Amino acid sequence: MSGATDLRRWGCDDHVAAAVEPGARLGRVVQVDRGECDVVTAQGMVRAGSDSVRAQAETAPVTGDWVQVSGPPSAELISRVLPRTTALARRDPAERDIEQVLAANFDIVGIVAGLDRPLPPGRFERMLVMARDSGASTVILLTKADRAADAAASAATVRAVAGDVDVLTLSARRGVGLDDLRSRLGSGRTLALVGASGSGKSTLVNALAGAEVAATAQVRPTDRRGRHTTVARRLVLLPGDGGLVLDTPGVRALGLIDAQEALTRVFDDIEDYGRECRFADCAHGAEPDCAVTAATESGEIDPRRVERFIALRDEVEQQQIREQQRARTASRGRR
Ligand SMILES: Nc1nc2c(ncn2[C@@H]2O[C@H](COP(=O)(O)OP(=O)(O)OP(=O)(O)O)[C@@H](O)[C@H]2O)c(=O)[nH]1
Ligand SMILES: [Mg+2]
Ligand SMILES: [Zn+2]
Repeated sequence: MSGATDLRRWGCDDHVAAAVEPGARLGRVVQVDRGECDVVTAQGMVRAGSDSVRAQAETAPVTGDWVQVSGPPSAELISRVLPRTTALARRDPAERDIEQVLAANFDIVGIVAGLDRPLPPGRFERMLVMARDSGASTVILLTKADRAADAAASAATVRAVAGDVDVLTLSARRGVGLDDLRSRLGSGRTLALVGASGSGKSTLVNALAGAEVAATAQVRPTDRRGRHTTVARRLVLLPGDGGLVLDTPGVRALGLIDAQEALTRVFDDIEDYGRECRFADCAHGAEPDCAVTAATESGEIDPRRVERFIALRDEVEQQQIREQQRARTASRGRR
């Protein structure tokens, strides 16, 4: 345990302060492992268990959550998770159609990809939908610029699918682009990093922190894939009151869940054409007078982008149909 901590540096603002019950002790979850959490409080870092009664009634705390802790020193329990302002959620890879929240209460999502590997646009589109759905603002961070054959050309291909999201190229190794990223942070602001294993998330955390606070490991020389070095989601306070970074393990699967609206926002170029289709519910397949098909034929939109959009849209729709079916089955069971 350490001395007094200024929770404003950890992102506490009036909004958070107003949500705390009178007399309760406030903290922010820094890391979760096996039901126990490292929680930073005004009295320093504590190790808090989950209140089993609360845990059965509500959602489990995740890194970034604001929580109330109760109980005597060194036997603290998390008694309440405060409402989240933003959350990154994916479909639970183990259990289909269950939402898994990866992180909470960040201001910016940084989608990280290394310029040492191919940059398939579909992967960005999927992450852009997830980031947009989180409620935070988004930035794409192309790392390892020092390893890129042509960083500007790669950035241009990513910008083509990024819409209004900024694309930064940086090199943690050479310290390039870090100031631009720092200028988006600042006191109490949290940047959550997501991206494939080996893309350089933890290296970026270390560069921002100016110290080796996170473990990193070399990618496989054959295909430059990562080795899943980071195993827990961890919130790191940057020096000089420079805000916070939330490091996450590289994700293999990123299934979308309840992301309909975010999907239409990320693909608003296609949606714009779609308003001109003859049928209001046009699926942009074989329907007559489809403005999207017409736009791909005239070369105004990339047909592969339309294919990727339709695949994501179908994924989201299928999940919604299954959810409705489950709800119907459950209500029949009750009757
Ligand atoms: N040349 C170069 N290498 C980098 C840069 N950033 C990261 N790397 C290297 O890329 C490898 C993987 O970096 P990590 O930071 O461990 O990747 P990660 O995204 O945290 O990976 P996981 O924790 O497995 O998800 C390491 O060998 C880093 O040294 C960079 O800017 N330039
Ligand atoms: Mg890592
Ligand atoms: Zn259409």
